[in-house]
Amino acid sequence: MPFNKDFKPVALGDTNLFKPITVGNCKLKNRVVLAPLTRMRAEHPGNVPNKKWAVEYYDQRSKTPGTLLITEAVFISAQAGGYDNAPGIWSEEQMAEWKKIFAKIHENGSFVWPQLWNLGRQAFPECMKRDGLRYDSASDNIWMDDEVKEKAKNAGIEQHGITEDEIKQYIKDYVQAAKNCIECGADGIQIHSANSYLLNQFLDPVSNKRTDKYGGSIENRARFTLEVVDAIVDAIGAERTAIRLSPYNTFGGMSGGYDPTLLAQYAYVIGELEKRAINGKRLAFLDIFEPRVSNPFVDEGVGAYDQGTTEFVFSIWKGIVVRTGNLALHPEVAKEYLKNKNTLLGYGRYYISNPDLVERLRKGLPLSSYDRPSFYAMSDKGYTDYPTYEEAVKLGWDKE
Ligand code: FMN
Repeated sequence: MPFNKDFKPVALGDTNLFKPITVGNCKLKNRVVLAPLTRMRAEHPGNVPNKKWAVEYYDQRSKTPGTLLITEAVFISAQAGGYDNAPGIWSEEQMAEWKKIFAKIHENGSFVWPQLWNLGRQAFPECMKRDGLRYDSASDNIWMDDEVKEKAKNAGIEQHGITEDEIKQYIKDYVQAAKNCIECGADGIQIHSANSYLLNQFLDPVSNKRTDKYGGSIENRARFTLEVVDAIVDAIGAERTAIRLSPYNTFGGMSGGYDPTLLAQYAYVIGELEKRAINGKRLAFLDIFEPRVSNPFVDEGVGAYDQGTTEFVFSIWKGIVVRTGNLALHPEVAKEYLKNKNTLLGYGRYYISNPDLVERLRKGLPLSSYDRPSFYAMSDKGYTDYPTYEEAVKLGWDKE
């Protein structure tokens, strides 16, 4: 793909983006973060990271020493899954591949934090039925949309609001997955409580209609997420634990800015995390999905929610924050965010198409455009074949 011609690059080498910072136990040399990016190249059956290409993909994106990489989302257990080509970290076969990926990232002097995933009602109902698994959510049959309802009906499976025992089992699965990550050599883990997956389905009243201690109030809807945080912190330490939240997300039927009470939910969760921090258990970082992107599956700028900001986070949380959302094409916004000394910046789509993104940001080099159809294609095309800037120039892309 040629360079993005509409974009005027700006060198960020002399900004805080290239000042070192310690995150958990990781001494970063820059503040660029590879945002979590599901790429659907894992092998089925078994949800095993791709044995041919995954090491190379992460190798290419960790070449600048001292960079923080969050992996694609990783299923904590088979029951938490529901996509055939996303990876897990519960089996020995999966762990063997992750060990190779993490070792390669470390060989490059960079750091890796897997993102722990539980799909809930975002799972494909037909996969859950085929594999004899439950089709879980916070509540029974509160559908994301009519299409999914139809699919579940055709597959012959009901959406199931999980019981308290099933919540307890999932917490054990999160803990085991976090331990497995550390055993494989990861520097920490990120809990995925964003983008309408199971933990987010508990946080949002649109999907959480429970009447037990996990629903009905802000405190109750936050309980599952906070129990997962506490259990993982007990198992691997707060300095190895991070969390992703998306207060304005509408993807997957979540309320986003349309529910005026929702920020109170997030302010509560972040307040509870700050309380734990004051008591000696500060998470390594919060990863906040900015309202600049309400859905990464449309083009940059489309669907941005401009009626709210994430400034409230900084009034509550005094630790490190990763901010993500349409920053590659907006160095002016990046510079504004970087004025805060505890801020790192996450990059998604343009890190797919620019494996050497860190160097391009440092020097203000042009960015290669991405090929959206191959985001989720089972191919090495659009995965490991994006050139570095120097390679692209050799290919004549600067003249196209
Ligand atoms: N966000 C997650 O939290 N977990 C994921 O696994 C994940 N997968 C993604 C896969 C693709 C192909 C894309 C485009 C986005 C994904 N996201 C995921 C969201 C990104 O992490 C990021 O927040 C979003 O793309 C906005 O950043 P950007 O504007 O720099 O792309």
